[in-house]
Amino acid sequence: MSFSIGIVGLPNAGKSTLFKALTKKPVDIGPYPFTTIHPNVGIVQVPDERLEKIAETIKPEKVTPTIIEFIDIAGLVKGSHKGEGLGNQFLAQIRNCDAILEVVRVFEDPRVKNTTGKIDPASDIETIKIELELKDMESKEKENLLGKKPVIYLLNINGKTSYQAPGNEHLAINLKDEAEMFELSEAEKKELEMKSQLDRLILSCYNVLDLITFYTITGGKETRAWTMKKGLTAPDAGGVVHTDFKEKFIRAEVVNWQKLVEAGSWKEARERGWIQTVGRDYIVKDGDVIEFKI
Ligand SMILES: Nc1nc2c(ncn2[C@@H]2O[C@H](COP(=O)(O)OP(=O)(O)O)[C@@H](O)[C@H]2O)c(=O)[nH]1
Ligand SMILES: [Mg+2]
Repeated sequence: MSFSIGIVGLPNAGKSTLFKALTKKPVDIGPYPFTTIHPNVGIVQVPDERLEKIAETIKPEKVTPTIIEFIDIAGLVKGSHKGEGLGNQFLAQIRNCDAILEVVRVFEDPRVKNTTGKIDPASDIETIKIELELKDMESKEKENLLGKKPVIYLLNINGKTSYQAPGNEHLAINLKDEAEMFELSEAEKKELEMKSQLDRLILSCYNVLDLITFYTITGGKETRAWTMKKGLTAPDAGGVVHTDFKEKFIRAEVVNWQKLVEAGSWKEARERGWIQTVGRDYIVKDGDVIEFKI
């Protein structure tokens, strides 16, 4: 199971450029041999320093990060809620996403057509907001409303901007640079003083979903990060790892990741009394390292 982010925005805002840049990042994750699972659905690994530290301690054969899915949702324009363009179909795709990443055009470039006639981020944001709200008004189900989904604003800039996007989560990134950085070596990027912002963006998306990360080490074989919603129990976490584990859960052993790193090994953590045995009602905390007993 993974969480998904729908990339929306007006035409020529830079959505597909972003999608391509994100999915060019290499992934090497067992169950996901390809970054692009459909032409417009891609998988990205979540950067995680804690996972790296745990892996340095445990020295497993394999390290597996957790992932997040991005969907390049094309075709949102004024009137989409009425089915204008391909909009209606795409609004249905947004409904299945856990959060919305809205790309807003701030960059000026006479070669790239601007369908609204002028660069006006505030007005573009309003247009998308209205489309989502109008679509919600038609909807009979009042859960899963589009307008209630968390939104991250990505201002696609090619210079500085004084524009402040609404909400808490917003970033200003030059997507053209991001796309070009993949062609450059580390040395060239350093020389040009270019640094990718994509990791920051992925983390913002992850944070806005109100998730926690827990870890498994499977006796030293594979150190792996997993994702679930905050406030769930140890058997729920078991279910994330393996469908069977939820039913068959008996108990689990848990230690905070930092304690494990400090102890230097699972055995030493146990000797220091830092490993806790928990039952079915234990609420999993962000950063827990868990060994399931089934
Ligand atoms: N100058 C400039 N062009 C960009 C930037 N981002 C995207 N583009 C160009 O704008 C055009 C439309 O981008 P695209 O990602 O396909 O937009 P979409 O319609 O939102 O998917 C392409 O030709 C991109 O190369 C940017 O930051 N600066
Ligand atoms: Mg596109």
